Formats: sequence, structure tokens, C-alpha cells
Amino acid sequence: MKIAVVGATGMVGEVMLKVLEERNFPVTELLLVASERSVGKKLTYKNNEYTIIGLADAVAAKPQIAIFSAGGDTSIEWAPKFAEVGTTVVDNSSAWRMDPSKKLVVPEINAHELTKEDKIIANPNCSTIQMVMALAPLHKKYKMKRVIVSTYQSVSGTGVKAVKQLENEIAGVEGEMAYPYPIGRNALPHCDVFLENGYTKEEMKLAREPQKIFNDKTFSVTATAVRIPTAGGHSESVNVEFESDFDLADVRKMLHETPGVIVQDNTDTNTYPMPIYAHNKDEVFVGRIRRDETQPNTLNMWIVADNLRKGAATNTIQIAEYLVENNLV
Ligand code: A2P
Ligand code: 11C
Repeated sequence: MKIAVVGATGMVGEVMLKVLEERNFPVTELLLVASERSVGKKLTYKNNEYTIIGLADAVAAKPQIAIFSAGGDTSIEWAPKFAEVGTTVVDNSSAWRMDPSKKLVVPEINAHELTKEDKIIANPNCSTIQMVMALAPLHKKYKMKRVIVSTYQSVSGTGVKAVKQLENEIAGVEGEMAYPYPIGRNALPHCDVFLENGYTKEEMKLAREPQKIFNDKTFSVTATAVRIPTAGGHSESVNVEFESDFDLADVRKMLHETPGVIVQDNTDTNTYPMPIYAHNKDEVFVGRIRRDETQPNTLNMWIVADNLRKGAATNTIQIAEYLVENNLV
């Protein structure tokens, strides 16, 4: 495959290159793309040096696949230009996710919907991906009515500036602030910008994206998204009410048998998912699985994943792998 990585110098771009290499993606030609500021700089992939090129040159090269993580504005402007020359774009930004003409894909759940005609495919938000990975098998069997999720999100979700802010605070040095407040020794109930309805954009992504991924509007999701001082890995407390009652042992068994999900759940041994264990892993970790004793048919669980891997780079590359394996590019 002739593949372009757009945003190759960014935080997610760097992980994309690592994941492509680890999974031995069938690359015949690799185009590394970033802003004009980076054109001419070098990056290494599989011990070979590559020179960063600009977007216009990348379009002219007509790659079969372009994986994008260069922000929404770049995707809005450039994804259609790639699509026009026949490239299939898998986009990690929020630009196309809720566009009814574009598919929003978590491969384990809905990759089967993809066709050759899908030229721009959206990758969901990181906090959505890990949540739906755990909800998918349970929804299929017990049918969800309502989900209440509270997130504990790492600074890496915000970007380099936020990672630096936390590092500076830990080191006790002054520096640029990514957040309106200190993040070390703090928790900010504020991920992304506030909207007119009082929710943040991140919270509304958690509310809307799952309905599109499951192609089902019969359940609802309400969210509170919180930024905490972890370097990498998002955690979520999820309360889910089902239409029908469940068997707890069956819930555990189903999650255990779900590809891409690992159950870490033993209170006797203090076994539960944590960001430090999810770091650099592609799986979604689920634990603290227990019945909500305050109302019928309701479950509590704790879900953790590496937001830069399954939440971003890995999911994007899994979509690209699906396209290749199914002759869709
Ligand atoms: P650059 O490093 O040249 O700025 P992050 O999410 O870590 O901020 O990274 C964003 C990525 O998107 C970087 O690779 C960045 O390149 C790239 N990028 C940002 N703006 C543009 C643009 N206008 N055109 C192409 N790439 C862009
Ligand atoms: C965060 N979820 O942790 C965000 C980062 O829509 O792709 C990814 C934003 C997005 O702040």
C-alpha cells in the first residue's frame, strides 16, 4: 500500500508510525506529511529516514490510503482533495464524525458497514472508543437504555502543550499553560470547550457518537468529562441501565470473550484497570464490574485504555487494515 500519514510529526502521528511498524502494515510507499513548518525535516520509520512533505505534494502522489491526525481544519480542507484523487482517508479528527454521509467506525463493532465508496472514514473520539468497546457485547444481548459516564482523562488528550504544563508543574518550573488552571494536584471538570447547553464538546461526543456507531438511537448517554493529572490513558466510570436483566457472571464471560477487551477484575487481589497498565497497549481494560444495587437491570464498571493507541492511532490503523484485507481500496 502507498500510504500517507498526515500529521506525522504530531503526538498521535508519532504513535501511528509506531503502530504501523509494530503491526507490520503492508507499506510499499510511505509519505510523511505535516505543516509547511516541518517540510524538509526527517523522520525515521523501520530504520529508514523519510523527508516530511507538504499536503499538496502528498495529494499529487495519490496514495491509496491517507491516515489523518492533523486537526479538524486540515481534515476539512484536505480530506476531500485526497478523496477526489481516489485516496481513502481515515480521519482521526472530529471534523467528519457526525456527518451523515460519513461512517464512524470502531472495527470490532461496525467495520462491516464499509464499502469501496467510503472515501472519508471517521475515527471516533478516544473516550467514545473505549466505552463502546466494552458496551458493544452487552448492548447486543441486554439492550442498553441509558448510560451515565464520568471520565478521568489524561493530559495527552489535550496535546503536547498540556503534557508540558503537567511536567513543568511537577518540576516546579514556570511555563506556558494549556489549561485555565494548574492540572497537577487538580481535577478539571472541563475537557474541550463549553457549549450553549452547559456541556463540553467532549461530553457531547460521548453522548452522540455511540448512537451513530451502534446505529441505534433508542438508548441515551449522559457524560461528565474530567481532566486529571495522568500522563497517558483515559479512565471511565460507567453506569449502564439495560432493558432486560443480566447475569453478572455472563457479563464477565462476554467481556472476557470480546476481542480487544481484557477483564481485570478481582477485588481480593486489588486487580482493576489503571492507566499505568494500559499504557502502550492496544486493548481496552474493564474492571470493578458490579451490579448497581439502587435500581434494576443496572451495571457499574470501570474502563481504561491508552487514548493515543486504541483511542486514536490503533483504531485508525485497524480501519486501514480492514480496508486492505477486504479489498476496499
Ligand atoms: P507540524 O508539526 O508541522 O505543526 P499535535 O496534535 O500533536 O499538535 O500535531 C498536529 C499534527 O498536525 C502535526 O504533525 C502538525 O504538523 C500537523 N499539522 C498542523 N497543522 C497542519 C496544517 N495546516 N497542514 C498540515 N499539517 C498540519
Ligand atoms: C481529549 N478526547 O482527551 C480528547 C482528545 O475529538 O479527537 C481527542 C479529541 C478528538 O481531550
